Formats: sequence, C-alpha cells, structure tokens
Amino acid sequence: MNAEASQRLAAAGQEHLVRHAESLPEDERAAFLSAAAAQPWEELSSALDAVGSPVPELRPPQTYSLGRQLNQHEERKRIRNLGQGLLAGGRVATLLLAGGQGTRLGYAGPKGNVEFGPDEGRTLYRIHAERIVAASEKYGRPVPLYVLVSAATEEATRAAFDENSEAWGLQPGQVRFLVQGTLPALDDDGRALLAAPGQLALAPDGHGGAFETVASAGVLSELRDRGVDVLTTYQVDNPLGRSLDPLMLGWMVERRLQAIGKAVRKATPDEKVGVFARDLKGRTRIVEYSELPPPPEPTPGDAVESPLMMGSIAIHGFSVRWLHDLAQAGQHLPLHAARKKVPHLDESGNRVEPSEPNATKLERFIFDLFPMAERAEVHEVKREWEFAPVKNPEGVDSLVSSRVLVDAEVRRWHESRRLELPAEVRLAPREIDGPGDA
Ligand code: UD2
Repeated sequence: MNAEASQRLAAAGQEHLVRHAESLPEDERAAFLSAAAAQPWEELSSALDAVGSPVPELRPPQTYSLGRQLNQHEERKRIRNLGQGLLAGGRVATLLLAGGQGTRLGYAGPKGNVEFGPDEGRTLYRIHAERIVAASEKYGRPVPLYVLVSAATEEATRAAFDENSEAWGLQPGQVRFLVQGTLPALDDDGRALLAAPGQLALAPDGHGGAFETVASAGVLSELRDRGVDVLTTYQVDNPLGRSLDPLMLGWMVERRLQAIGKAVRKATPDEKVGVFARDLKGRTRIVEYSELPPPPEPTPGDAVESPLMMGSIAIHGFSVRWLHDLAQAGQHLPLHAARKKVPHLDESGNRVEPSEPNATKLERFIFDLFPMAERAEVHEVKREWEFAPVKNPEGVDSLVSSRVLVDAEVRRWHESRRLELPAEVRLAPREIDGPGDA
C-alpha cells in the first residue's frame, strides 16, 4: 500500500511528502501516505496550470424580471401559484451555504452565529430559521433545510441548531448538515504544504463542495425519493435572502428550468459580486468578481460601464433531477485558485506564519453549475428587498447597512398592509430628530 501511494505521490510531483512520511513514526506513515495519495492531484495541477488564462469572451446575459415582466397582475399571480404549489407539495428543499469563515467580518465563529438583533440572541441562523418556519407553516409542510458546514464551522453550527432549533420553531429532523470537503494548499511550485508533522495544510473546498457532498452523501437520491424537485441555495450572510420565493420557483416550473439565479444591477463596477454573463455557446455563467478582467479605463467624458453589470446575489434554484443526472454522469465542478496566506512547516520543520500570501488554495463554486445547464435564466430582483449582505465590520455590506435594510423591510411590510400604527404606539413629535434623521 505504501509503495503504491508513494508512486502516485511521486508521479504527482509530491515526492517531498514521501520523504516527509519517512520522518514520521512507523505507525503513522501508511495513514499519511494513503490520505495524501487520495487527493485529486491531477485536477489540482491542471487548476494551477489554468491560473492566469484569459476569461472566455463574455456577453451580457439575457435577464428577466421576477416582477417587471409580470406587470399583468393575473400572470404574476399564476406564476406565483405555480411556485406555491411546489411548496405546498413539499417539492422544495433549500441549502444554506455556511461553511465560510467570517474573516473579513473579523468574527471568530461561523457568520450564522453573528448577533443581528434587535433581540439578544437573534442571530443570522435564527433569522434564516424563522423564514423557513414561516414558509413551512404557510404551506403546511416543514421545508427541508440543509446547512453546508466546513471543518471551520461545523461544531459551532451544529451546537447552535441543537440548542435552538425547537425554540426557533424547526421540526425535529427538518435540518440536516452537509460537511463540505477540503483540498490541500499548494506552494508556488505546486507542492502541498504541511500544517504539522503528518498533516497536510488543508482548506475548505469552496461551497461548490456542496455538490460533491450532496452527490456523494446520497442526498440527491434522498431528495428525489422524497419527491423534492427543486433545491435552492443561498448564503448565511444575507438576512434578506429569499430562497423559497414562489415567483422564482414558479418560473422554474413555467420554463422547465434546470437552473435559475437572482441578480441585482451592480451598484458600482467594482462591487464585490460575481456577474452573470453568457458565453459564446450561449450558456449562462457567473464570473466571480476576483476573476473578472479589470474594468476598461473610462475615457474622460464618458463613463464606460462594463457590459456585465448583473451581479449575482447567490440565490439560486436547481432542478434536483438534473443535479442527479449530472452526478450520475460523474460531473465535477471546476477548481478556482486563490492566493492566500497559509501557515505551514518549512523545510526544517519549523512553523511559518506568513505575512503575505504564500500559497494557492483551490475551491469549487456552486454557481459553476450554470454553464452545465441548457435551460438557465437570470432574474433581476429589487436589491433593497433581497440583498443585505453582512461582509465587512463597517461601511458598505456591514452589519449596520444590513440592519437598516432589514428594518426597511419591516416598515415596507407595514406600509404594504397599510397597517395603522396602533394608538398604544407612542411616537415622538415629527420635529424631533431620530438617529436616522441625523
Ligand atoms: C459571494 C459570491 C459572490 C456574490 C456575493 C454576494 C462566491 C464565490 N462569491 O461572495 O459572487 O454572490 O457572495 O454577497 O460565492 N462558503 C461555504 N464554503 C466555503 C466558502 C464559502 O459554504 O468553502 C459560503 C459562505 O459561508 C458564504 C458564501 O459561501 O455563505 C459566500 O462566501 P464567500 O466569502 O466565499 O464569497 P463572497 O461573500 O466573497
């Protein structure tokens, strides 16, 4: 077994791992070598080779509108009813992507545990749970909620749901956890880094790992056997994320879509969102903001707007039957490379904490399913109604901006129902400035 593993590693340019194994205690060598040999080295190496290759020629996507296109009230109602039919029939499950670390936010634990407020303990996880419970009650069936976790977020996330699910109104068994995989971090020569003796420096394999996990954990067959037609996906950092939107679901039925994605017009050309585009084969795809070519230098006088301004808010719907067929066909999502700082052991076995990016992490993106779909659509939605991301400690896309957007949702809810504020609600005289008026 050791010889076969050592040969595979040597062939993959990872001889240093074979040498490292010799330095390990005898009883640890085999396990280390076989785990290392099991990594997808060919895929990792071709992903590294692809770094820097030009983005394929892209054109703006065909964009529809969940709302605008349906200004005829009856048509809008009909599409919405199709989606409500799916929900009432228990044909929808949703996957909350929560395996990322809140590094940008500067929060130690999983972002879902961030206290959003206003009540103490009202975390992002609780807000998402409340939306799922509201839909489950409205349509009379518990909507299956899958939560994607990684090694970095699994323990604290399981604990949060174990302690609170009942209080949040979730039914026993309604929430299931999917643990995404990991991939080795590679140095500039494409060689795997060691985090400690006998341990590769591993990183979460991206939320696209959800597809690998869902396919391998038999979840897709389970969903199909449970009669679930649509799996929607959305992100933990967006408290306004509507992954059970009857209009979005209705369009999937109406147009027999394999994939659907929600988009908002980018606020600025450099807004940190992936953009929807159409490639030369006419397939819809999302190009991540970190992989977009730099926007053209605006020549003085005319504000050159990049043609790709439809930003993805990471709310998607996928046909389960189609996902199952992709998995059966052995489809994998491509790897994306990103330069990161990765602590590791140097040649002499000393731990190094790099101050600059020193390695490449590889991850898969769930939205790379789009170009595999023949029938995929992009639907524009109203930004302030559906997109309030919590990314940064302050400023744009921060807890504060997100809270303001969520508060506005509550106010809109009142106005749309023309609810008169009950007499008991005592308001300050209009002329008194509130914090928002400053
Ligand atoms: C994401 C999208 C971006 C846009 C933006 C909207 C990606 C790669 N980019 O940017 O196109 O839609 O959101 O706010 O999706 N996650 C995992 N496992 C991982 C890594 C991330 O579950 O290994 C989750 C993470 O918990 C979060 C979501 O994926 O819910 C996106 O996190 P991110 O930080 O990778 O992407 P971001 O926010 O820069």
